[in-house]
Amino acid sequence: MTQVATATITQAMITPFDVQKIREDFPILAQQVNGRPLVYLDNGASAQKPLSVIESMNRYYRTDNANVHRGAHTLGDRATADFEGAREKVRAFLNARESREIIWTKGTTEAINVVASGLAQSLQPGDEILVSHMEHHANIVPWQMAAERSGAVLKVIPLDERGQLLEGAFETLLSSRTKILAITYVSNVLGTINPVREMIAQAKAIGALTLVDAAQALPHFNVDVQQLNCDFLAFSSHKLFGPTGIGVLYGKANCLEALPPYQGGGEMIERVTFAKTTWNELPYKFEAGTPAIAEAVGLGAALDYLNALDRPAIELHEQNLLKRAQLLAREVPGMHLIGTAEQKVPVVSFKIEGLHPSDIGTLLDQQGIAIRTGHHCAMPLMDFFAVPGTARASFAFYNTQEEVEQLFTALQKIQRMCC
Ligand code: 7TS
Repeated sequence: MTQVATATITQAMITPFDVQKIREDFPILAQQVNGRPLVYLDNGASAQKPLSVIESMNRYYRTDNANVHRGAHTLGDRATADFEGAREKVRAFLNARESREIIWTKGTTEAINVVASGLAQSLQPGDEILVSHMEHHANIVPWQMAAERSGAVLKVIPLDERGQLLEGAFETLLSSRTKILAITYVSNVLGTINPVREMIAQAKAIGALTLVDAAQALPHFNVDVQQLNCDFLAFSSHKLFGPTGIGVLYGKANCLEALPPYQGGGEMIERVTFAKTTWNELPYKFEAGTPAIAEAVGLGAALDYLNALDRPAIELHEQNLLKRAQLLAREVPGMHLIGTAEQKVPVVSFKIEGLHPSDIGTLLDQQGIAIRTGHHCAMPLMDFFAVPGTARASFAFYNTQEEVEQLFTALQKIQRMCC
C-alpha cells in the first residue's frame, strides 16, 4: 500500500457508519449526469472504485512497473513483490489456507471456465453437473460445454415464486451421479442468498466437487472458504470495488493439483522440450502469459479498503436501503418486484405494467439515475418469471437513503407520465 492510499482509507474508518464520508472516497460519485447529481445504482454490473485503488495503480505504473517472476532487476523484483503481495491479500480476505490456492483470472467467467473445461476431461457419460435455475450465464454455459464434450448431463435445481431454491429439490436431485455442484452464492437478478454452506456439506457427503460463484456475494458480506468448505470459488475484482480485467479462482490445493492447465504458454511450464512439457507448480500452472499486474495491485488496494471498513455496519446500512426500497415499491402503481427471498442482498429487480424495462432505464438515466435493464445474462431465470427482462437497481454501501427515495420518486413520475 502507498502512503496516499492508506490516508484515503483512514477517511472511511469512521464509526458509526458515515455514508457521506465514505462517498468522498469515490470521486466518480460527485458528478452531474444529464444535469442531475449522479445516482449510481448499477453496482451489480460493476462497482465504483475508491481513490486508494486508482492511486495504487497509478503509483505502480509510476514507480514499479516491470514484468514479474523474472528476477532480472530491481523494478522486476518490486513488481513481483506487489503482485504476489496482492495474492496474499486475496488469500487472507478469503481465509484460504495457502496463497498458491489463489489463481488470477480475468474474472468470474474465466475462473469458472478454468474449472469446467478442466473437469470436462475427466467427466464420464451419465455423470451429472448440478446448477440452479438462477445462475448467471457464466455458471451455465461453461458447464453445458463441458457436458457436451464429456457426455455428462446438466441438472437444474428449480426455484419457487419468491426466487429461492425450491425446498427439498436440491436433495432430490443430488445422487451418486452428481460429480459437481456449481452454485451461485447470491443471484445477480434476485439478490437471493443461497444456503451454500449446507448445500456444500450435502454435496461433499456424496463425494461431489463444489464450486461457488461468489461474484455478487463478496461485495456485500465476507466469505470464509475454509468455513464454506467449497472446493472452488470464483469472483471478479470489478464488482468488489477493484479494477476490471482481473478476478480470482480459489481452489483447494489438491483440487487444483488434479485439474489440468487451462491455457499453455509462458509461466505455466516447468520444462519445455519439443517431445514433452511439464507444468509449473501452483498457482502458476494456471497463469499462462504475462498477468494483469497493475490490476492485481488495484484489487489488493480494494481489499485493504474493504478491510478498513466496518463490514457489519455496512451490511446493516445495505439492509436498510433494501427495506426502504421494498417499502417504496408498494407505492408505485403497477410495480412488481421480482425476487422477494427472505435472505437477500440489496438488489431490486422489478417490472412496471405497461412499461418496457429498457424505457424505464432510459427515462431514469435522463434524471441521472443509473440502473441496468434486460436479461442480466440470466435468460433461463427470465423464462422462469415469464418476462423478457427486468429493471434492476443494485445498491452498494456508498448509496444513501436519499438515493433510494430519488429512484422511487422518479419511478412514480415515469409511471404517471407513461401509463
Ligand atoms: N456470476 C455472477 C453471479 C454475476 O453476477 C456475473 C456478472 C458473473 C458471474 C460474470 O462476471 P464477470 O466479471 O466475469 O463478467 N454479472 C453482471 C450483472 O449482473 N450485470 O452485469 C454483469
